[in-house]
Amino acid sequence: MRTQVAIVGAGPAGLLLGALLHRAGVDAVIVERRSADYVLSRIRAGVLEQTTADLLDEAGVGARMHAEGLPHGGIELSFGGTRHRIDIQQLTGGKHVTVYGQTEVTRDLMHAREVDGLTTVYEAEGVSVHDFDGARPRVRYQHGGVWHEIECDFIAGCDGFHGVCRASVPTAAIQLFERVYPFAWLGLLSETPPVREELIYTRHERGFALCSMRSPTRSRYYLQCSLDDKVADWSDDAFWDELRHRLDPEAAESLVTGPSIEKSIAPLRSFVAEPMRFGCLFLAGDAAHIVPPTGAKGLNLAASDVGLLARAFAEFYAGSEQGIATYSERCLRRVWKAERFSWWFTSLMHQFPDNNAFGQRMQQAELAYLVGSVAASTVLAENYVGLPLEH
Ligand code: RFL
Ligand code: PHB
Repeated sequence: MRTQVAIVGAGPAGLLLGALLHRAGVDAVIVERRSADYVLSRIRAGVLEQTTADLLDEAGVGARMHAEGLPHGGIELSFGGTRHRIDIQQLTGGKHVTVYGQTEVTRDLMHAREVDGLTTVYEAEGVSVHDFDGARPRVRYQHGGVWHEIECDFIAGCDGFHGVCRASVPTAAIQLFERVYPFAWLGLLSETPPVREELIYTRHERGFALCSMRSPTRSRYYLQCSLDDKVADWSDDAFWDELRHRLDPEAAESLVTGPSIEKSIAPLRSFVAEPMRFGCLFLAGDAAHIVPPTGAKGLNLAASDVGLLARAFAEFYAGSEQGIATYSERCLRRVWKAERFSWWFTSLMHQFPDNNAFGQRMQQAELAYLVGSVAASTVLAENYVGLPLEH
């Protein structure tokens, strides 16, 4: 098989890249290790920046997001038993985020691919990438017991943190930056109305908690938990009791509980690989960088990477190499700013095992400053809605 761009991974990065390339008249094939149902069963992000929503529109898949997504112009910070609203819309000159699940974004992109008759190979085994430092890069995989090879001009490594693309780069050619946090998030999805109309980020002595949602009837909650915890250790009742403990009294009182639809534990990590281009291989999304989910930036960074990458490939076929030559540095400038924000917000809101009484007071003082100062609130607001895209 021959194509212009071989995309490894059908997560949001790979699927959105495929859709943007299709719109730009560039040929692409996606190779994914898992089944489509498995990809859709992973419950992850919920908050889209305006730049991500714009890219979904550009890709022609924004209709359901506009119809069903929830525009949010603020978030609440809860600490010391009280909630404080950050008016994001007012602080950013009218910007907002959209609450619309990653699962739905993925579903819309998969549907569009099917309608457009584009090739996605699911359940590809033994995927490997070859000769990306030369002029004839190839992707090999096994499907239905038969080995296949895709010849292409470029390989897009959209295969997530544990993917094969970044791992195929010689260690001398890549620099890795990493911080692993000493805790995890336990997430629970339930068919219950959200506790409040907006998201609540809570700092509590027993640990961080987040109240989010997928729709007016479906809620997503997270609790900071131990890295050693297993999902089986947490009954639904134990989860709801702990969440009530960490919320302010009014929110705790109005919390509607119900059986969980999904529960999962995710460790928290900050990670960046530099550069993001190796000859004809380009990394995008979680394959190149990870942020802790506190800032809601992971999916949005994946989208802005592939927005730049799609344009760079389209420019290449129109005769300019400028876009692909500067892809890595343009992405990394934005990535590091999102890394900084996500690290800062995580450090402010979580309990760290080595945080002594002084550290506790620092967190409390910073939160008091944050909600009391327009300057400090604006810093939070403009990062939360997303920094502007460089062109
Ligand atoms: P993905 O989604 O991991 O997709 C990679 C795909 O590649 C496939 N793959 C392979 N395919 C072929 N061959 C191989 N060898 C392969 N190895 C892997 C995988 O099966 C998979 O389908 O990466 P992508 O596309 O870069 O997307 C990144 C986002 O998924 C991620 O950044 C976000 O989910 C992070 N995130 C959030 N981001 C936000 O912007 N806003 C949020 O509110 C938000 N909340 C979250 C989050 C992540 C969370 N977890 C579970 C870590 C909340 C949580 C709890
Ligand atoms: C989510 O709804 O899954 C979600 C929302 C905000 C975050 C992280 C996750 O910061």
